[in-house]
Amino acid sequence: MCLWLVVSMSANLTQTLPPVSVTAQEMLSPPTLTGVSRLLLLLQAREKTHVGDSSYVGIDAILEQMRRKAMKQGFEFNIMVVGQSGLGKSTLVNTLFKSKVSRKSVQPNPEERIPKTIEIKSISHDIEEKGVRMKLTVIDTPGFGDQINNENCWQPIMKFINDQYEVYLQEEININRKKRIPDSRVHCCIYFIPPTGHCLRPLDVEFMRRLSKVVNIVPVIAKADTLTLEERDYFKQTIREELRANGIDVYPQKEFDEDAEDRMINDKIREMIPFAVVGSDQEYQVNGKRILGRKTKWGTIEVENIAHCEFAYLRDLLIRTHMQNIKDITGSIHYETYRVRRLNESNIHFSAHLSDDPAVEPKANGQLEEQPSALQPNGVAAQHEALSHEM
Ligand SMILES: Nc1nc2c(ncn2[C@@H]2O[C@H](COP(=O)(O)OP(=O)(O)OP(=O)(O)O)[C@@H](O)[C@H]2O)c(=O)[nH]1
Ligand SMILES: [Mg+2]
Repeated sequence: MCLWLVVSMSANLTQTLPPVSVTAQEMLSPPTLTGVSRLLLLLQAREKTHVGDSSYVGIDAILEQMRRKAMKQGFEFNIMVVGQSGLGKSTLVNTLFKSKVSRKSVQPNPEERIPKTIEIKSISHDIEEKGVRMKLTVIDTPGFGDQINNENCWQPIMKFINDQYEVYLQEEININRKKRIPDSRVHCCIYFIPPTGHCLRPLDVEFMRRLSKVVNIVPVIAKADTLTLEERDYFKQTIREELRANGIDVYPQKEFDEDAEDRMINDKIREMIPFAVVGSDQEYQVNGKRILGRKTKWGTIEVENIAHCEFAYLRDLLIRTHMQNIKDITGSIHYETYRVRRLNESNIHFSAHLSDDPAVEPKANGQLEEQPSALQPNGVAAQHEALSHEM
């Protein structure tokens, strides 16, 4: 009803007012045109593109409105790398940033060795392509498996992931919350499997089993250049079977396929997982082109060449084809699970607190005198420590 009113009003206005002739520059400069005259110009432009089509309402323009809004806001995407020490996690982070994703934004730096990672470290790059801005953050983690006893070695990683959910939750429940909550939640976790060529180790099974419940996991075979093509194919197949046998649901999870088309595309990806990747931050000249690669006595392995390894497939999945879906699943499944559990825990805690403490009585209007200690709307999480363990 309202929409029809606007449409018919605009038709009347454009009929009664004389045509205005302005340049695109004038349209964009606010001081020369009032809001009303700019609206009129837009309506005139609309009239021109749909001359004679009186049935056109303009619902399709919502896409353009959404595109503009998204372009203004930009995107945030957070990837974490996890795996045993020395499997090439830090190298792959550099590969990602130096490869086509952001080659423009990286300064060529002299050759340097990557030191062993000793703490969880986030590295962010602001990337822009065709006017679309994206803040890509990669969270590098120290490798595990160095200790004699690797029991609970997943705890620091799980804590980091849960901490980010907690930060987001506290922002959400704040009374004066930000218009747009900064998103530091881990959207995707790349899990590095050692290239043994045999089967998954119990530690990898346990790690992925736990992680898959709180975050999207994309497993990769690290240092795939150390396997022959036959070994690689056999290993990939064995890993897929073992993941299935152990009930480890990696990304893209079958249960979240939205329709038949989705299922078809995702089935292809599921057949390729785990991606056999090779990482490098060194550039070489091959056939007159500069490429990222690993130079050996027998030739150069090009990391972005799909005939050599599957790094490009991994990058395309993360950035080009599934980024929004990965973020959606993080928000609607993983974060939601965390949020529901936290709020339930706070309710239980609150009820127990009420029954223990006669001083905390419900007011006559049904409101409570005190806020539960776990989730106070000022963003203080008193119980955070106790809750940020594994799920
Ligand atoms: N052959 C081969 N070597 C690689 C590859 N990626 C990295 N390396 C080498 O493996 C060594 C360890 O690489 P890092 O990137 O430091 O490994 P990491 O997983 O970050 O290790 P931590 O920080 O200890 O957890 C370095 O000498 C790299 O040059 C690869 O794809 N193939
Ligand atoms: Mg490292």
